[in-house]
Amino acid sequence: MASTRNLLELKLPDFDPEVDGIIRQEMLRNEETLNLIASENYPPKSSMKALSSMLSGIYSEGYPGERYYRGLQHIDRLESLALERARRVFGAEHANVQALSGSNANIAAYLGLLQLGDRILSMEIDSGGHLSHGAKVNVVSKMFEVRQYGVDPATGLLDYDAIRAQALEFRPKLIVCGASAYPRTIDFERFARIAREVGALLLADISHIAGLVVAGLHPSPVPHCDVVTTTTHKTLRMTRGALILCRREHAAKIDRAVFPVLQGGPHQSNIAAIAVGLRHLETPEYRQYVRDVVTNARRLAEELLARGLRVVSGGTDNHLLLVDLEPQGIDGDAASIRLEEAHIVVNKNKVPGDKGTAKKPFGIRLGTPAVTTRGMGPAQMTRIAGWVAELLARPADDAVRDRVRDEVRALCREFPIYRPTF
Ligand code: DSN
Repeated sequence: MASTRNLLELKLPDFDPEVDGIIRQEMLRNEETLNLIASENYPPKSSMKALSSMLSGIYSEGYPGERYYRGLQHIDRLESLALERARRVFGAEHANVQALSGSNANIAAYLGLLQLGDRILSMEIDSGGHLSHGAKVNVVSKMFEVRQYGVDPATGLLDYDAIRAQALEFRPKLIVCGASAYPRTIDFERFARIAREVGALLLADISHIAGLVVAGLHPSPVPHCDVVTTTTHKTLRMTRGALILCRREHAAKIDRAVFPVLQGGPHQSNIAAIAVGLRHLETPEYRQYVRDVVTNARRLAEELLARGLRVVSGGTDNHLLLVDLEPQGIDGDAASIRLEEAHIVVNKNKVPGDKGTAKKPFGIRLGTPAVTTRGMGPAQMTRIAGWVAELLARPADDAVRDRVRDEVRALCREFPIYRPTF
């Protein structure tokens, strides 16, 4: 048995082959799978290196220059660098990089801007909103009085006049815009006008579209909103974490809400990885990547439509699309299981007007961030659409499933995620 000192030095495969083996299997699964989960991506090795550094063991309650523990001069430089990059990339007056996830970021923002019991108007989860926007099952709905808006079931689009009418009637203190499953451009400027009219604050959660905002492919909410939150690992293609951006006037309240109100010590290894990820966002290669994500999503939507599938709102402006499977007579749960058998991974999702349940909805959500990271382009999107349409048209045909699975695996081998030295 190794001495206590030597335990520190052992590499993962030597010390814990079980966990190491699971990680390797998961990497292999990804290499052999078309990942169309709209919220997932493959982070750069440089970010992952920072994430796995010894910073994982550091405590740093507080903010740069005002910590509760000593020995944090380098950590202060690191967090300041991340903050400076976040402000620059998004053109924001203030940033906070300590929230551990998108949900924490949203809850911290609510706690910073509101009193418990205040009114929030936000998008319902069935129309594409997020749990932390105040879904019934989420703690936010217990902390605040939440009313929700949806999309027009006929068009799948946000109806700004209807939202305005709801806001005038409900008089919320905060309006939340932004979504987890909305394929079209969000008019943040219009939301800001509604918020101004009813005297509400405005928060945009851009977790899904943040990469498009950075690349100038979606209008930025930053000039229009009091607070903007985002996760870092979706179209931003960083490791997991979150950013809160806000106007200077809200800075002190937001920072205090993150620490000490909601969280204790931040995860400085995450912050290091976020700093590295933010540097990626400023490269021309990343901007080109986001353009490719959008081009791919459009091609995927067009090709699915051409094969007779019902794509919600008739297409997409961003990185994701929703398919309503009601005409196929197959629910999203069964569809996602069948697709996975052929190594195509999607998530089941409610679609506008869906008569199903969260566990058995009638839609699926597809996104292109991960396959685009592999280097796939429009020609591959056409092939993927063909496979998806074929599997959904003949869900009981095992021969189709087996052939598609072999073709998918062959395509994946042509587009490896990471070079094998990893
Ligand atoms: N789970 C994320 C998504 O898939 O959009 C949101 O938290």
